[in-house]
This record gives sequence, structure tokens and C-alpha cells, in this order.
Amino acid sequence: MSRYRTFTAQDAVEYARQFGGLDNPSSLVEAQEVGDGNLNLVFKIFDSAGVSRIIVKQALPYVRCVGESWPLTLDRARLEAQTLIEHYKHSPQHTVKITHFDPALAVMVMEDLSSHSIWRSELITNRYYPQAVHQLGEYLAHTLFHTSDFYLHPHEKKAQVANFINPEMCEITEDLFFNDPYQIHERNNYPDELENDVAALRDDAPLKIAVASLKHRFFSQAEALLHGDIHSGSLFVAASSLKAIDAEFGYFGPIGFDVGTAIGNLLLNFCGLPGHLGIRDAAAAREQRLTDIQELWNTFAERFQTLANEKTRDAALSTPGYASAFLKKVWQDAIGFCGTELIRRSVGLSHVADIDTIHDDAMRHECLRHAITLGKALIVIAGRIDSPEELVARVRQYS
Ligand code: SR1
Ligand code: MG
Repeated sequence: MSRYRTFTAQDAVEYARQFGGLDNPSSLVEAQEVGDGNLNLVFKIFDSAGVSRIIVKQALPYVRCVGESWPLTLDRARLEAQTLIEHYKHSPQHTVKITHFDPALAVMVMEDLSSHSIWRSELITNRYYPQAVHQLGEYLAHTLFHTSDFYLHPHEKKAQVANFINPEMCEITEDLFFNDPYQIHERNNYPDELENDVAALRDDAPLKIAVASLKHRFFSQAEALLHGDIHSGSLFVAASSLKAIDAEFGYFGPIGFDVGTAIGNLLLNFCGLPGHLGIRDAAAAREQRLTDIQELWNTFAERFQTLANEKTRDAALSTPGYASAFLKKVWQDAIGFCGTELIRRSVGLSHVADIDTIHDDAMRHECLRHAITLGKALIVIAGRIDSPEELVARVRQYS
């Protein structure tokens, strides 16, 4: 019988005392539930001096933001812990450290990142972290290269693919990214004022074919162990640090999905900035986002290429020119997936604070409309956008 029970704050303290690995576990006295995501409980565990020392995270058996009517696998806690442990091996500077996990209780213990802030909040308030995009590019290159066929022995790769089969969490992405926005669905969530814009998505045949192709790749291309949900709310930043958290959507999928989701969230911020800073003051911050996107891709691609040159083990995949040809495909996938992130965050179940917290209704609607228009364009013309400079030109064209 399962040992699963939903933790109270006191349970979390006791668990942290037992499994937190601290020298003085009895100093842990209090827990605060701070989870603000869509899915899980997150407890900060404090010592008697009021200092937060450790995090205990537990998966609930349902989608938190919807309720018990939407049950969800507890196995996602194992998948999250194992994805983060795997990513930590390849990018320890940029992955949160998991120190313990218990699949039956769907609980993990991890390092406390109170010295950091969630990147999304910082982007919204226009606090700039000059190293963040470079570090994110490094994280993506190291984690994705070292879990790909370029690096893993074919037997090891297949064993890993099997271990990270994640059907229920993938189904959420499959539905929310590639189905819901393009049909009438009760999960969709957008203001009435956008009805015409959203109806146009349902009637756009070339768009829906391009989305089908992206979904097909998401279904079938086991290229590397993805984070699976690498948006700016899954990243903690500090002055010279960036750390990825929240990898319950981890599975072996197309590399362009992680890269595109990351770029998409920078573009969602780009779309929302005028609603927070005003049109005039947003201009410089928006320029910075466009520079950030170029730096993110360039860092990722250069590092991946270097790793491929130095560490590719497969004879055929090490053929000169192959890695760069593969990166071209990743880039085009990334632009397409980026477009689907823009649309699903504007029309679907799960939105982003970059736009949703804009107080002025008309301005918020304008920003949503902008994200939809840009997302649509990127999905359809992804194959014709050959470089980050070209992407920036297209973003300007649709602004
Ligand atoms: C039902 S879960 C909705 C969204 O929250 C997560 O953060 C993922 O982005 C998912 O798509
Ligand atoms: Mg998450």
C-alpha cells in the first residue's frame, strides 16, 4: 500500500529533520508553504533563528491550480527529481541540487535558493541580470548535449529514454500547447475582447498544419532529456547565478522545445513590458530582451557545437558539418515551439504574470493580442527565419 499522505507544515519540518542532511537537524522548527506554481506543495523550512535552510517539495495527486477534479500522477515527483539530478551532473552551477527524494511520498528535499529571485518577477520589474541569458544558454547546451545521442552510448540512451517516459505530464503539454488554443475548449482562458483573434486561430489552416507538425515532433523526437517547462518562472537568478528548478515535465523530446520555451518567455516579457513600464520607458527594456534572445541562442549553439566537436562519441554523428546541420534544425524547431508558447500563454489555461498582471484592461488586451499575432507568425514562418538577427527583424515587423 502506498505510504503517500499530503504533508502538513509540521510533517515537512519532521521530514526535513530526518532527511535534510543538516548537522543540527533539531534546529529546524518551522515550515511555510510557499508554492505559487500550478501543481505542487513547496515548504520552506526555517531554523530557530528564522533562517530558511532547506526546501521540501511534494507533488499533490491532482493539478493544484484546478483542483481534485483533475487528478495527476504522483510519479512526476520521481521524474522531476531524476531529471534535476541528471541535469545537475552536467550543469551543476545552473541546476538546483536535489539532496533526497522519496517516490512513494512524492517528496524531494532540495537546496534553499532564498538568496535568489524568480527570474520572471525580476524581468517584469525590469531588474536586469547581465549574466542570466548566457548562463541559461550554457545550462541548455550542457544538459541537452550530454543526454543526447551525440554523447550517450546507444544502449544507455535507450535505457534513459525508458526511465524518463512521462506520459501524463507530456499529455498536459500536448493538450495545452498544441490542441486547446486551436479549438473551442473549456480550459481556454482569454478575455471576450479577444474572441475574434482567437477564432482566427481556429480557422487558420496553414497555422494548424504547422502546429500539427510541431506536436508530431514533440510526440516522436527523443533527442535529449528536456527540462520540459523551462520558462522564466522555472529559473532562479541572483547577481551571478542562475538555477533551474521544477522539472516535472522532464522527458526525452526535441531539443528545440526547451530552447523555444525559453525564448518564448523572453518574448512574452517583451510583449508585456509596455503594460508595466509604459510605452516610452519600455523601449530600452524591450531592446534588451531582443539582445538577450540573440545571446541566449548564440551561447547555446556555440557551446553545443564545441561540446559536439570535443565529445561526440558516435562515429556518424561526429562527421564534420553534421552538428551544425542539426543545430539549424533545432533553431527552426525552437522558433516554432516558441510561437506555440506565446499563443498558449495568451489563450490557454496557464498564463504568465508578464501580461496577466497588467492592470489596465485595454493595455493588457493589446499585449495579449501582440503575443498571439507574433506567435502565429513565428509558427508559420519558422522555416524562413534563418538566424537570431532575422528573428529580431521579424519581431520588430510584428510589433
Ligand atoms: C496544468 S499545468 C499548467 C502549466 O503549468 C506548468 O508550469 C506548465 O507550464 C503547464 O503547462
Ligand atoms: Mg513548473
